[in-house]
Amino acid sequence: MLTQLSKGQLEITYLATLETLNNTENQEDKEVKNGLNEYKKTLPSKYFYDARGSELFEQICELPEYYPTRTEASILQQYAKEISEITGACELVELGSGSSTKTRLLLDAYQTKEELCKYVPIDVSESILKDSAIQLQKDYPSLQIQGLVGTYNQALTQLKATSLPARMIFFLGSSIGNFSPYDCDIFLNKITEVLEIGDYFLLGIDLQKPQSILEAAYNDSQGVTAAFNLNMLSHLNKKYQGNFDLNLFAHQAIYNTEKNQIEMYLISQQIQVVNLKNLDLTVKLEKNEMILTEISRKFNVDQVKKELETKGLKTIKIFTDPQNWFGLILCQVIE
Ligand code: AVI
Repeated sequence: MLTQLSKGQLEITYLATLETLNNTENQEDKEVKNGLNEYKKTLPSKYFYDARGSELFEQICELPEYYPTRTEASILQQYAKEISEITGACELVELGSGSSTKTRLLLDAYQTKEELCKYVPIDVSESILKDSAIQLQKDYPSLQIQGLVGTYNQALTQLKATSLPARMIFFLGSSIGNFSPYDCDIFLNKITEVLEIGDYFLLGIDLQKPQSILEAAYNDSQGVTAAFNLNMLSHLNKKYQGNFDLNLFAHQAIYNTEKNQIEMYLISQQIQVVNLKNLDLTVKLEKNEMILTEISRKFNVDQVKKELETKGLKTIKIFTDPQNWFGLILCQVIE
C-alpha cells in the first residue's frame, strides 16, 4: 500500500511497505554477513549514507580534489538550455535526487518553457527528499513535484503515465559508477523497460583520466573521504550493536588500472576480532587485511555509448567539459 503526503503542487509518496522493509532488512543482514565472511572482505556501499555520512558526502563534493560535482555542474550550467531545447517540455524524473542542487540548473532551463513542467525526485532518504522538495516548491511555485521515497526499482515500477509529451529520466553524479557491470546491466534494462519510444535518458559519467588525479580525488588531503569511509563502521556499529574500533582501521583508495575503477578500502591496522551482536557474527581480521567498501568506475564515452545502444538508447548528444573529465550523455529510446 502507498502512503501519501499531498499539499497543493507537492506530493510525496512512500513506496516501502512494512513488508518490503522487513524483507529488505533480511536481505541486508545477509549482504553484510556474506561480505565479511568472504575471503576478500567487502561491505555494501549503501552503509556510507546515514545522516553523518550524507553530511560528509556533501563536504566531499566541495573538496578541491573532488572534481566530479563541480565539473558536472559546469557542464549543466553551459548546456541545460540546449538539453531542454532538444527534448522539449517533458516530465523530469531524477534518480537519487538527494539535495537536488544540480537539478536546479535543469529546472531553470525547463521553467522557461511555456508548458508546465513536472519534477519527480526519487530517493531512499525520506528526510532529504522531503526537505529539498519543500524548498524547491518555494523557489519554483509553478512546478509540480511528485516525490517518490523508495529504491530506484520500486520507484521506476510505480511511475504513472505522463500527460506531458515526453519523459526524461536523469541519473547524475556518475552514481552509475558505483554499480558493478552486472548491476549496471540490470539497471539499464529497467530504464528501457520504463521509458517509452521517444523518451529520454540523461546520464552523468566520470571519465577515465590519469591515476594521480583520480587517487587524489578519493584520498583528499583534509581526510574527509577517510572520515566518510570510516563512518560506515559507526553506522554498522549502531545498526548491529557492533564494536568496530574506528582507530584500528585506515582508509585508502586505489585506482585499479585493469578494471578502470577506484576501489575504496578500510585496512585493518592490527590483528583484531570484531563482533556484530545483532547479526550473531564474529569476524577475525589480519593486520593489513582490506575490506572493499566501494567501487567507482571511470568510463570511456564510446564504450558507454555502445552499451546504451544495445539497450535501444540512441545517443543524441554528448556534453563534456574542456578537459574531458566528465560526460553527460543524452540519449533517446528508439524503435
Ligand atoms: C556517489 N558516488 C558517485 C561517489 C563517487 O565518486 O563514486 C561516492 C564517493 N565515494 C568517495 N567519494 C565520493
